Amino acid sequence: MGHYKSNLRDLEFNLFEVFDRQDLLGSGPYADLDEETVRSVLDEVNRLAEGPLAESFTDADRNPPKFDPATSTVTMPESFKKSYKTWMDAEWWRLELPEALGGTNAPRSVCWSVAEMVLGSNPAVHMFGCGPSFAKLLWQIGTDEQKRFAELAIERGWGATMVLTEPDAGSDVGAGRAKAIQQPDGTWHIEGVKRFITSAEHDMAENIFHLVLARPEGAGPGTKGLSMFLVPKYHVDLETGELGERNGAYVTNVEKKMGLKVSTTCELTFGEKHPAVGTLVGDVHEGIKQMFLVIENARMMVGTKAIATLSTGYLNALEYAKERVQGADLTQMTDKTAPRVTITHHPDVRRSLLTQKAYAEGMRALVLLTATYQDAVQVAEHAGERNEPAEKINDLLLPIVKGFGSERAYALLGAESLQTLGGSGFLQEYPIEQYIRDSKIDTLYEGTTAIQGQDFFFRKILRDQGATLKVLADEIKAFAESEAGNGRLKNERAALLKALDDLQGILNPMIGWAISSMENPKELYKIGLSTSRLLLAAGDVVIAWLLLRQAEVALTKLGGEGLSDADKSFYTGKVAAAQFFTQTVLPRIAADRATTEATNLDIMELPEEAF
Ligand code: ST9
Ligand code: FAD
Repeated sequence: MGHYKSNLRDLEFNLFEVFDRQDLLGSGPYADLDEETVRSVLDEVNRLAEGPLAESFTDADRNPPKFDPATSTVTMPESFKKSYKTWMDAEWWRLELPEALGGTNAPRSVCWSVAEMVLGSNPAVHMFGCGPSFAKLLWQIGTDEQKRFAELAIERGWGATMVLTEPDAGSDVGAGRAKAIQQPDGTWHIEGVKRFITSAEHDMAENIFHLVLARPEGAGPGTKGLSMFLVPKYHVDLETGELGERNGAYVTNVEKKMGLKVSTTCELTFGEKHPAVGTLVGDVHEGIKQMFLVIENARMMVGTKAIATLSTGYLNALEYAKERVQGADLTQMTDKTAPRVTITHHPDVRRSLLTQKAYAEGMRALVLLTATYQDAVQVAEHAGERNEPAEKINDLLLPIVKGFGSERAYALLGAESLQTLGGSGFLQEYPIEQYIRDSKIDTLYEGTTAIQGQDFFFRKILRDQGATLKVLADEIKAFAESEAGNGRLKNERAALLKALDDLQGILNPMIGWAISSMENPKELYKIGLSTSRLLLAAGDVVIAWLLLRQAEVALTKLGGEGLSDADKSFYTGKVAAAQFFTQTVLPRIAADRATTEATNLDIMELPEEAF
């Protein structure tokens, strides 16, 4: 058995018992899919994820890719190449693609369920394997030639990258200095150095195409002055698909990192040896808007990766805890001859395990809830319409999936999953130390948590005048005030209602400061001191609601007939996790509210020397 422990039962529970995805199948964009087919796809991906994909996870960490500066090439570890090839050959990545590109066009909720298993098993396999998704985007927004390029990219398995970051332009993408100089033939020469570019070099595909943000000569400052260019590693004959000459974008360094070592993180230098020729994507100067189409997916991917890692971390911890015998039952602590018990008997271990379970399963539900809005967007698009409310809720939830998901997952992997194994958790014999190293990046890339918190408040709430948040909050309130679960969830629904009120209590002063900042700009500092707290509190409230929705379904099932023992345990665990979460996590939001209400500017007035 490999390191990866999936939770297929919980994925299917979300898809078919909580979010009723079967109702969408068989019609509209999903006319060719039914529940049985989806279950068999998930089953097969699960088999791959627990087996051949997971197989290289450890080896590729201990024997990371080798960079040769003389040739600007990277040699990937053989074990990883094998896992990658297995994934690409299986072609499940076609689920995401439209039929016109040889895809299945499956619901996003199904795609993200598949992605969870790959990301939990071997995240870099999924990341290196994103070429077809990038090609789909290029096909959607590109010129006719770029559409043809995209088709070839899928056919021939090319890799892809998103290229924003520079040494002086990380969170502040608009500070980017890479230049684009238009040529008489309409192409562009890109010049400059980008850093930290994921998958920019490897030896697993014949070509790699870069979607690059650069500033055309004479364009304005900031993100709005950036345009997006398609810059392939090798030029391509669009008629035959044959590769032409090497283009002038070369990897000039590969970083040595704390974790996720097999994912190459590259310095990419344009136009130093010879011109790096690119074409303007879609022939329009809308670089940042176009790049956000990629970023939105990538943020969802990062949140899903973090949550998938917490889930396997928890299940590894659980397995260990069931076997590890240590100490006597607490009620017999004074009896030195009392029998020793497995650590699952100790209250503190139970607290830890249920905390991990509630977060892992609550955040999985958060990912899939978000995906259901993406399904709704897709269904509307298929009917030639737009579902703007669903687009907006998806936008609102994305910083929670990414920012909250990655923060909570990383914190819990260290504080709870590894801790459950005691000293053994610190050893490389178990996967959790690698999970922690590999998942730290999730709070950093695709916009740090600070950036997610600001995005959540300024863009997704304030700019929207709270309208979309209100839709979500009303839904949570209606559930809390309903008879869901009858008496069995009464106290929990009351706790949810109180937490929702406390969340509003965090938000209200922030809105007040936003208004008063028009007179006194320093009030904005108070918002900046509160955005991460708001994001995390919102995440806790949303997953409490989702856990209670799950508990409601579970209670109904438990009241029915003919459940297997496994199902009984599963549903009992659902109810317990929801009750535990509302009892132990939600009360903390009242403290967050008090902290927010008491925000002052002392910290901003503190001289730097005093830090
Ligand atoms: C990175 C990659 O870190 C790491 C992993 C790579 C893995 C490989 C591949 C995985 C891909 C997986 C999926 C593939 C799918 C492909 C596609 C399939 C279909 N939402 O607020 P303003 C836009 S990469 C939407 O003034 P500033 C919007 O156009 C590096 N759009 O910002 C807006 O204009 P308007 C990641 C948004 O002050 C314009 O930006 N780096 C959003 O100029 C300007 O907005 C980062 O993520 C949004 N939420 O710039 C950078 N926000 O307002 C983090 C902005 O008119 N930094 N726009 O609509 C930030 O996000 C900054 O806040 C900033 C600030 C750069 C936006
Ligand atoms: P900085 O922006 O310098 O931030 C430093 C600290 O300051 C952070 O804590 C941050 O939250 C805080 N901070 C910065 N600005 C603000 C602000 N305005 N308000 C509050 N706090 C702020 N980029 C790509 O383009 N493509 C990739 O494929 C890619 N892959 C990556 C892979 C790895 C392994 C890594 C490490 C990075 C990758 N990146 C990639 C870059 C990544 O997106 C950036 O590292 C990230 O956006 C943060 O930028 P930075 O590292 O420059 O940190």
